[in-house]
Formats: sequence, structure tokens, C-alpha cells
Amino acid sequence: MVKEKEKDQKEKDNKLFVGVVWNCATEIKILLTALLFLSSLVIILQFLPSRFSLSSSDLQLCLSKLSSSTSTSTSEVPQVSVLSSSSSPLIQKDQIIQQGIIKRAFNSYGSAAYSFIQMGSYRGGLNTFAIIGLASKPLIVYGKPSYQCQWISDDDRNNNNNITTFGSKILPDWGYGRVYTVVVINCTFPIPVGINGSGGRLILHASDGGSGDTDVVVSTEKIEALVEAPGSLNASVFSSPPVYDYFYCGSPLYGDLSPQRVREWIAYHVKLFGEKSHFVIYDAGGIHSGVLEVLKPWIEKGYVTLQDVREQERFDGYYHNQFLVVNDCLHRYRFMAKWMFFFDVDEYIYVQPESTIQSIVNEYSGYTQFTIEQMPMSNKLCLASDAGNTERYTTYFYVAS
Ligand SMILES: *[C@@H]1O[C@H](CO)[C@@H](O)[C@H](O)[C@H]1NC(C)=O
Ligand SMILES: *[C@@H]1O[C@H](CO)[C@@H](O)[C@H](O)[C@H]1NC(C)=O
Ligand SMILES: *[C@@H]1O[C@H](CO)[C@@H](O)[C@H](O)[C@H]1NC(C)=O
Ligand SMILES: CC(=O)N[C@H]1CO[C@H](CO)[C@@H](O)[C@@H]1O
Repeated sequence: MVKEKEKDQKEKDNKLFVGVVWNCATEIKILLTALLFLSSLVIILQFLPSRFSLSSSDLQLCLSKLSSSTSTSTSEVPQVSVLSSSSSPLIQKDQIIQQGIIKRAFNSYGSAAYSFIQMGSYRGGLNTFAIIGLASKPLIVYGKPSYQCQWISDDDRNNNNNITTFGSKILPDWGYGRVYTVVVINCTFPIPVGINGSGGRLILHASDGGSGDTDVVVSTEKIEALVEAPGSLNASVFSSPPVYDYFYCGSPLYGDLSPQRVREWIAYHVKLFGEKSHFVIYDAGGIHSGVLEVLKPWIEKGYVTLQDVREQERFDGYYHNQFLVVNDCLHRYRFMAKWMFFFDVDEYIYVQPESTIQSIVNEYSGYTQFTIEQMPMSNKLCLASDAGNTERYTTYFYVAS
């Protein structure tokens, strides 16, 4: 979407490519266009909140402990001024406890970083799953988190008969995370699971690996990643011809989008990709009523699926968690399309008149992915009212030839 793509005019003249190294199964061929523009980014790594961060339940526990201990304090101690004047019941105050010891308070603000936030979990076959989520970036960078996957068949619940495997983590955002970074966990079991119609659950055991200090215990979260109801698995999905030829995975949309531009963009690309195409648009706050209005006819015709991902804003990641969202889209819909496209709504795929999108992908039938050359559009095409915004609001054509 609208982002500071280019600051340096010289760089505009360079051809920008971003090679993406997702390792995809052969049945899907992924057309990856530039997901981000590396040249103009300033990344601010925010460190873990202080170890003194307390949850409100911790605070309440402490408060009740304190109220029982303050009654025993001696009377000789000088009065200590209480620091906070706030009336919030959660604000902890300095206190004098027994023997005149001044017990200091630590009040936390903002949000702590969760060790794992799950967005979606998907089967990638009879024995393999992908769990898409965010993890605390300092944990990923400085810690030793590990992941264990477990499949519990519904038939087995009482027998304690289950199968576990190592979950391998993939970090698809090139280190561009902030408080959070994207993690895709690949759970591949040595044998097919849940294929006899019994139903089952995929459990992720996410361990933080401890701190390295012997006295800090490893903590492990048990996450129910996927629940498959008995009889719900349709294994032929993995081997049947996909429903769509072309599938568009959008980046999260935010900010003040122009409905006219969105209308133009969707009409252009539905025409380009044709009847066997589908578009998933992600609303990170950008789909206001005007934009919804122009998308509605396409939703009704079955070309567009809209997903509300506004909740992601709680988790400070790279560009409204763009990599989280596109990886979720990839794994969620990969069996529905021959080719998936990843580009933004201020970018247009341009195919030279002598070619069609079909003739181009035919040339790449032996490949699982390719990128398309990116060129800035003439800024003479911008609306007069946008003049002066060209540095920030650069629109690109992708030229496929
Ligand atoms: C997990 O990784 C294996 C080996 O690379 C791959 O074959 C499989 O498709 C992956 N699973 C998913 C769900 O992406
Ligand atoms: C289904 O498979 C599980 C093992 O994954 C097994 O424990 C269970 O008995 C099977 N159920 C049926 C009905 O065959
Ligand atoms: C299973 O998937 C195939 C291929 O996608 C589809 O044609 C079929 O209708 C599905 N079967 C059921 C029972 O949903
Ligand atoms: C619920 C359950 O059965 N859990 C067991 C699954 O298998 C692992 C190791 O293979 C055991 O540690 C669990 O107790």
C-alpha cells in the first residue's frame, strides 16, 4: 500500500527486485512480486519490556500480600512520600513494610510481548501443517525458542496415544519485525494423521527455551492450533486441480484510501486475470465506507473476499503485519489456485499488448515462482490534488514481458 517506497530519486532508476525464498510445494507456483522496498526502511527494534512488568493479577496478588504485611511495620520509620497521585486501583505504590524496609513499586505501561500469537493453522497435506503467527522478536533473536507439534486423534483421547514431531520454524520477514516478528512453524509428521475420518487436534508446544540462567525455568505454552471435526478432512483437495487460475493475496490496507483508485485497480485486475481469478483483500483500517462501496459489486460477484485484520494493530510488527498476512494467505489458499500473486493496490500488473497473462505464465510453467520487473509510473499521471505527494505516493506498474 501507500508507503515510503523511494526516497532517493537515483534508486528509482534501479530495477528493484526482491527475491523471496519461501520454499513451496511443487503443486503451487507462486508469482512473487516485490513485497517490500528495502531501500527506504528504518527499522526500530524495540526491546523487551522491563522484567518488572506485572500483569494486573500479579499486582492484585502483591497488593493483598502488602496489605497484610504493612500492619506489622514499626512506627519509628520516617514517612515516605508516595509517588503516584493517580487514582487508578492498579497503580502500585511504594510502601513501608516490616523493619522500615521501603518496598519500591514498579508500574508497567504499554503491552508486554507475547511469546506466540497464532493467526492461522493449515494443512499442507496428509502429514504436514503450517502454523502462522507472530513471536516476540527479542525471544526469536536472543532466545532459543523451540516448537513441538502433537497430533491427538479424537479416537485416542482416552488412550494417551498420540504422535509428536519437531516443529521447524521459518522466519519469512527478513528480520524486519519490530516488537513482533513473523514465524511460520512447519509441523511434518512421519506418517499421515487424521486421515481415517476420526478427527483430531494439532497442538503446538511453544517453549521459550529459558533464559540460559539455571534458575530460570523454561516455560512452554500449549496452543491448540487446529481442530479437525470428525469427517471434515477432504484429502482430495491436495491433489485435485485448483478452482482458480490466478489468486491475489493483498497486503493489509490502511490509511485514507481513495475509493476511485481502488475501483480502478480492482476493475483493471479482474479484467487482466479473467474469470478464474480471486482476490483476497485485507482490511487493516483502510476499508472505510467509500472503499467498501466500490468493492461490494466484486464481492457479490464472487471475485473478492474481504478479511478484517484490524486486530493485528495490537501487535507491533512490520507494516501492519504485512508478512504475517501474506503468509497466512499463502497457506490458507494455496490449494485453490495455480498461481498466487503478491503485490499492493498502488501497483498494477502490465502485460505488453502482444502477450497475455496466460502466455506469460505458460513460459514459466517449469518454475515455482518468478518476480516481475517494477517500474515507477509517470508522475504526470497523478491527480493535480496529489501533486507534492509523489515522493510518498508512488504508483508502480509491474511489466511482464
Ligand atoms: C513443511 O516442510 C516440508 C519440507 O520442506 C514441505 O514438504 C511441506 O510442504 C511443508 N508443509 C507446509 C504445510 O508448508
Ligand atoms: C484412526 O487413526 C488413529 C491413529 O491416527 C487410531 O488410533 C484410530 O483407532 C483410528 N480410528 C479408526 C476408526 O480407524
Ligand atoms: C472434496 O474436494 C474435491 C476437490 O476440491 C471436491 O470436488 C469435492 O466436492 C469435495 N468433497 C466434499 C465431500 O466436500
Ligand atoms: C495427551 C498425550 O497423550 N500426551 C503424550 C503424547 O506423547 C508424548 C511423547 O510422545 C508424551 O510426552 C505426552 O504425554
